[in-house]
Amino acid sequence: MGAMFLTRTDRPCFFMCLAVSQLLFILLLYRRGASSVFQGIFGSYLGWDYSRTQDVYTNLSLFIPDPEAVRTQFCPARSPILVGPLTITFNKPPSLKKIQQKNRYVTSGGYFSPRHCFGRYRTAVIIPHRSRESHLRSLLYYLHPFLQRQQLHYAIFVVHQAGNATFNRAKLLNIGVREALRYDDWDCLILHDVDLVPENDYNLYICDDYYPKHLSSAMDKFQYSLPYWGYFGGVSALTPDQFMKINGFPNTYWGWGGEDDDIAMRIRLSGMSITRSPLSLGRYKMIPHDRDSGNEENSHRYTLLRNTKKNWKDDGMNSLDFHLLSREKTPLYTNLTVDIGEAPEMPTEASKWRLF
Ligand code: BGN
Repeated sequence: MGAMFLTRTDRPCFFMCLAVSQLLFILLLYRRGASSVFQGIFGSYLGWDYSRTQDVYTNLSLFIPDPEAVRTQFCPARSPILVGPLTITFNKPPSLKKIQQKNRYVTSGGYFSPRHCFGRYRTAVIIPHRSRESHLRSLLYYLHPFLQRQQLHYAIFVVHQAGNATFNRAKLLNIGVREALRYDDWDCLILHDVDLVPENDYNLYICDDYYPKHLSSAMDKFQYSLPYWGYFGGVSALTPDQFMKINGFPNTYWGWGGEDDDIAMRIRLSGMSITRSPLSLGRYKMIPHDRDSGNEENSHRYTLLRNTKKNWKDDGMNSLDFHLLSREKTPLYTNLTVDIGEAPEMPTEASKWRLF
């Protein structure tokens, strides 16, 4: 063995070839970004071809055969009616009426349970929202059939921030979780941005037993790769236990940015890791839009993030306060309208320096 090895490595050509191939690989990583290279290798290995997509409604009604059928069994662990890559377009947002017509078995409040078998998983989808009605319609149009194909027992909750105060995504998600848990004993909480639509129905909306899961690992706006290691924005899945273990999300991030990094840090601080959908599966299309007014960049996010380690046990589900203005079951979702107050006055970075 040793002799064979010696004779092989003795040849200068062996080292030359090794060096050249390593150099080529490094060049490839450098030019295309590490994640897209791995996606290239493993994505094709998994065989997803995103140039050949299917309508998310294809034959859906065939799989919900008899509304009167008596259920006797659990649905199979792996749904037999998944299709893979989906056709997603955002030309004209469909009307609520049209979405209702296409989703006849969704019941009041945006609930669904498979007709011919007991859904194995109970999933609550929670969507923070303000003034994005057309995005919400596009998302609902794709999300309802997507979840039905996965044969989940599910409901959709939209948490609507009333008033004109700065938007607070993480606090709205905390409220959504608290309220959703009043309705059912959910196995999994999906925290979902309103402008992200999943592109592959094999990206299951169920939780990992051990760790919080990042589902939107490959968004089109980031060229279908992670913008940075540790990114936790967009769409995530936590069991109620995992959510409570990190004391929920922070209530103190008003405006755009940083709250998802805070959540990622909470996960680590509480002794867990992040799991992710592989890049070939965790693909999402973002509905194109301009930055909202009322959701300006949060200039305090750097200071807040520096203090996460100190504050996370006191800022979250155990300090959540809000006024629920209405709780309404609409045909396609449960709408929770909330008054969450407004951002407290905080010294700006510049004025803090003036203090000293
Ligand atoms: C990051 C933001 C995230 C956002 C991603 C993707 C911050 C904190 C800086 C220390 N984080 O830069 O909140 O989801 O970009 O847009 O701004």
